[in-house]
Amino acid sequence: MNDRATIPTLEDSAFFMPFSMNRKFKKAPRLMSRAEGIHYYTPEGRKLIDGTSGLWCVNAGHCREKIVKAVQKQVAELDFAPTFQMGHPLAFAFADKLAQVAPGDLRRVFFTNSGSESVDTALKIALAYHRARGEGHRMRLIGRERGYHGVNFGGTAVGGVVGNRKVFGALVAGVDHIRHTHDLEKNAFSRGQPKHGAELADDLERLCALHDPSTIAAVIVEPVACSGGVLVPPVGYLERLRAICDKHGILLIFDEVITAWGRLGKPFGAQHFNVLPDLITTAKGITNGTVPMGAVFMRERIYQAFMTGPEGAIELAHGYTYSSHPLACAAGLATLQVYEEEGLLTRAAELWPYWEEQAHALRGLPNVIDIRNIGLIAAIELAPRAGAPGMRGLDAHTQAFEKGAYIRVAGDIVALAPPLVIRKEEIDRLFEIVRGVLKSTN
Ligand code: PXG
Repeated sequence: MNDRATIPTLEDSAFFMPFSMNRKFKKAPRLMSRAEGIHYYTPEGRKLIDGTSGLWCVNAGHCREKIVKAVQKQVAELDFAPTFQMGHPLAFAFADKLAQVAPGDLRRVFFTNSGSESVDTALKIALAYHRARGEGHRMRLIGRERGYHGVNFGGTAVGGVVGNRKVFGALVAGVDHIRHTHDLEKNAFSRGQPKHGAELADDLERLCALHDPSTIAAVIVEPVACSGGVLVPPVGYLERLRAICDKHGILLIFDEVITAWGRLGKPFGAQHFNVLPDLITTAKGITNGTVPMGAVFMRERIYQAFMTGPEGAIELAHGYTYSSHPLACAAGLATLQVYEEEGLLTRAAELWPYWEEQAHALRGLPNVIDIRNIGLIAAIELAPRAGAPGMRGLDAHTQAFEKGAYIRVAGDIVALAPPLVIRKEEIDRLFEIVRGVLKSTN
């Protein structure tokens, strides 16, 4: 005990909140203390519709009995087991189950604990893969403007959200970025993939010409850039990116931390777009957000490139204490079962037309300069207030909380992505609240 042993008020709390306005929040906190299905409840018992699946992760809805029970059982049976030169059966069982859902031959799985760790793991695997094949000169990593790849050093470096990068120094050497695909002049109010902009993928050719393609190891993009404001790829764009990577021997990494696990109406975004990357990063919905976990999927030839040295050698000097944590594996196995039993990995495709209609019905409300949608994701872009970008979005966020919905905003862009179990009348309710919020956000 020390002289700080009494619990301070929330305003003076020791908790340094991530990605938050700590001082503003602690003065006027927005707390949730319970969740069930598609709803959160405040400590006072007020019900909030969860408009963004927690942080885009609770795809099957909150506190699902099957997942809760699986975790409870597991924690009493095997709380922790190392997987460095040891193993526990669930890790193998879960990886093999995941491999059955993965696209193409991306059937080898490396476990992490978050999206950020998945990204840095995938970047390291890309570099080590080229080196294992005698192309160690491929050291450059290419990201995209407005991309979000988590907060570790590699992911911050390849990320393209300026506010997340600028105070962290020079980051990782040898990183460059292609242009983002957002073009409101040509594509405002697109439904699904916008028509214009496939040629923006050619920006990768510009970087190949600048750096020489033989120095580039990998390109990483989110199939749909979610945190950066829900930027849906133009028709033909991802195909073109794939073709350019193939032409130059560059690995293509899809960061599917959000787009995997049914968000676009297929298990993975790669399957929806019918473009096969070389590596896929996932997290979040892999355990329905219950226990932290991430996974990197890789194509067979990448895995095999590591399996060539003497059998007594460690093939990849990388891993985390909690890679394939027993609780996460138990949660993941139960999550996959719920997804399968309830058809959740394809449910977004069924809801898509209804969702799209309701989203675009907000057109014409004050300050709305764009509405875009894909799968069970929608974004409403608001005109920024003069001299105060992001403030209108922040107001919308706090007003939604007052009016009964939890929603995420990226600057002045409202992002909606509810749990995939949402019913049509609940979609109506969510948009009714958002409509009220937009009407009263000046
Ligand atoms: N890649 C992508 C594409 C992500 O969306 C990460 C990596 C990092 O994952 P972890 O588990 O390390 O946070 C993410 C995370 C938001 C929001 O509201 C999005 C994320 C996280 C928090 C908030 O847009 N995405």
